[in-house]
Amino acid sequence: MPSQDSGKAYHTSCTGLALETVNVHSSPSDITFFAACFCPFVQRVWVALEYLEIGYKVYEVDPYKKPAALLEVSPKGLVPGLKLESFSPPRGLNESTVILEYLEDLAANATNRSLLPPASDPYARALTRLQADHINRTFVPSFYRFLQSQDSEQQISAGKDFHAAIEGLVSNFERAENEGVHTALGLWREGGEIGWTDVMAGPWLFRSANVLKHYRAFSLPEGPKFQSYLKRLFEHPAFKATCSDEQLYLDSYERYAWNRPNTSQVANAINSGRGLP
Ligand SMILES: N[C@@H](CCC(=O)N[C@@H](CS)C(=O)NCC(=O)O)C(=O)O
Repeated sequence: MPSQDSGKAYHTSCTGLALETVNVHSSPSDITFFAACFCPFVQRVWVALEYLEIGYKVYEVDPYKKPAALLEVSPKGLVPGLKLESFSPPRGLNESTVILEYLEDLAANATNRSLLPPASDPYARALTRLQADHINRTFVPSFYRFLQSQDSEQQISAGKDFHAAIEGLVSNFERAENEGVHTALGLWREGGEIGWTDVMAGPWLFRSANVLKHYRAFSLPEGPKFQSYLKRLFEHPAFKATCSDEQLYLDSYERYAWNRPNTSQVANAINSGRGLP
């Protein structure tokens, strides 16, 4: 674990496979996707765009500089945002989970692909939404609390909470498994396809495997079932296509790991005990 803050700045453009994907999606499209390379909320939307095969153009912005074009589509100046160019004048959408629902509805009408269980199975969809609720209210905030915790006592306690949040994710999958609701299992099931829960949690699982490992000596559960799940997730073409090289994440999250003042709206919310923006 590094012993001091080396003062690295966050990156402002993708690297690796994510950069290749940016280059493929650089021509005008009905959807302009406001993105930042390090952002896990952005990655959710990005994986969905890729998997659902919806056309889009990537527009990389620095959300901390809050350019006017971003504020037009996302009032708090947070990424991700979408500019819907098919409306005249164009309209905006923000909030990763709202955008995911929007893309899911678009795909239902256009590409026939879906991340959710079929509408004909309301119980399976409800299980999926329970998983998403756990991810948003417990798993994601506990990731930041762990990464931002500074003294060793705090780190031990926040690390335990984060571990418990991962166990919560696993128990949600196990419940669907025990009840035989296979469509709510996504990649947790061997031979399964990527699903809503994988997209909601994947970006933070990925950052646990690199950022938390590096800054908090954290290891994800070692059990073979969990490890195969991670492998299927990280190797999934739609997920992989949105990942930059590891160094980008390590550099971009150093400010969180040292809890530098005013790192971001998310970091400030964690420090003041408020809900995430
Ligand atoms: N609730 C939002 C959160 C998005 C968010 O926090 N994005 C960060 C980047 S990871 C951001 O734009 N931060 C800019 C800031 O803190 O001012 C969502 O789900 O889309």
